[in-house]
Amino acid sequence: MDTPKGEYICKARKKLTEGDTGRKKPLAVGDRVVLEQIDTSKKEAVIYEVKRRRTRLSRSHPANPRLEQIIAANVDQALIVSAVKEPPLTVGIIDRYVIATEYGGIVPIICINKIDLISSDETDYTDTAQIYRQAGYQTALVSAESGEGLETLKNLLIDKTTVIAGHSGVGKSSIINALQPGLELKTAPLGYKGKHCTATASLLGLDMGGYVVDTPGIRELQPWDIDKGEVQQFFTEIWKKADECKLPACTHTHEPNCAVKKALEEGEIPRTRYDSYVAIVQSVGSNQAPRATDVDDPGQQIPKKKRQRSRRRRRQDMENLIDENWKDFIN
Ligand SMILES: Nc1nc2c(ncn2[C@@H]2O[C@H](COP(=O)(O)OP(=O)(O)OP(=O)(O)O)[C@@H](O)[C@H]2O)c(=O)[nH]1
Ligand SMILES: [Mg+2]
Ligand SMILES: [Zn+2]
Repeated sequence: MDTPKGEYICKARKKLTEGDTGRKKPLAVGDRVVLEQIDTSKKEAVIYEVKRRRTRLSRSHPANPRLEQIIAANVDQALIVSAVKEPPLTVGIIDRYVIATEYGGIVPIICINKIDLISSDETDYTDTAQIYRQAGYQTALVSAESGEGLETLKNLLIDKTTVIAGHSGVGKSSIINALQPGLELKTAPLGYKGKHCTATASLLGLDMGGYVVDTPGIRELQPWDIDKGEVQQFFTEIWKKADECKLPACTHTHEPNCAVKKALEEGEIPRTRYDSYVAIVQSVGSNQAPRATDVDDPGQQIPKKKRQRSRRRRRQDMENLIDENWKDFIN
C-alpha cells in the first residue's frame, strides 16, 4: 500500500474481516485507513481502522444478496462503460450502475466505447446516448483504439476520483491506458474469448490530475438495498411523471390511470427506458428482507428517509449543472 511514508506491506486487523462472509474482507479500494506500524525496518503495518466512507459503489453480494459488497469507496464519480459491440450494448446494466452510483452518492457518467467498430449508417448507439443526455446524464462516446472522444472524456475526469465500471471486455483498462500512457494495464488480447482480464480493483494516479479505479468486469449488478418502489427515483423521466399517477404508490406496471404509461404511449418516455425500469423493478427484492452490511459502525448507515431526500437534492443539483453545461458533454 502506498502511504505518505512510502510503500508498506499491510495486513488487515482481524476485526476488519468479521461481519462478512469470510470470503471477502470488508475493505474496498478507495478506503481511507489508519495504519499502525509494526516493524519500522521492514515497512510492515496493520490496517487498524477504516474511516467513514464518503461515497460508495455497492451491490448485493452475488453469493448472498443480503450482504453488501463494496466495489469502490470515496470516489466522486463513476464512468459506466459499455461498448457499441463486442460485447453488445445493453442498457439494463447501465441503468443498474446508475442506480448503484446515485444510491452511494456518486455521479454517473455514461460512456460508450469502441465507436471505431461502427459504420456511419449504424446510429443505434447515438440514439441511446441521446436518450441518456435527455434524461440528464453526462455522456461520452469514445474509442480507446482510435482516440476519438478521449479529449472530452479527459475534461470530465480531470481532478476527480473516478471508478471505471462495466461488463468484462468493454474496454475499461484500454481506456485508462489511452488516457494515461505508461501504465500498461493488462488488456484482453485480440480474439480473446475468456472473461475478466483485470482481476482486482486498483487506484491509479493520472498525470493531468485525479485518480481512476480500474475494476474487474462483473457479470451482474443487483443494486444494494433498493426496494421496488424506489427504482423509479433513478429514472428521471419516470420520476417526473409519477406525481400525476392516480394511485400514490403506483409502480407504473399494471395500475389504472397511470401517467407514466400514458407518457410512454405518447412517446414522451422512450420504450427502452420503460422496459429497463420494469425489468429492474421485477428483479429487486421486497423491503421486508433483513439485510446486513459490512459497515462496522451502524451509525454510518443513513436512515432511509434522509437518503431519499438527499437523492432528490442531488438529482436537482445535477440537473442544474447539466442545463448549464450539457453542450460540452456532446462529442
Ligand atoms: N476496436 C476496439 N477495440 C477495443 C477498444 N477498446 C478496447 N478494445 C479491445 O477490447 C478488448 C477488451 O478490452 P479490455 O480493456 O481488456 O476490457 P476490460 O473492460 O478492461 O475487461 P475486463 O478487465 O475483463 O473487465 C481488448 O481486446 C481491447 O483491445 C476500442 O475502442 N475499439
Ligand atoms: Mg480490464
Ligand atoms: Zn403510474
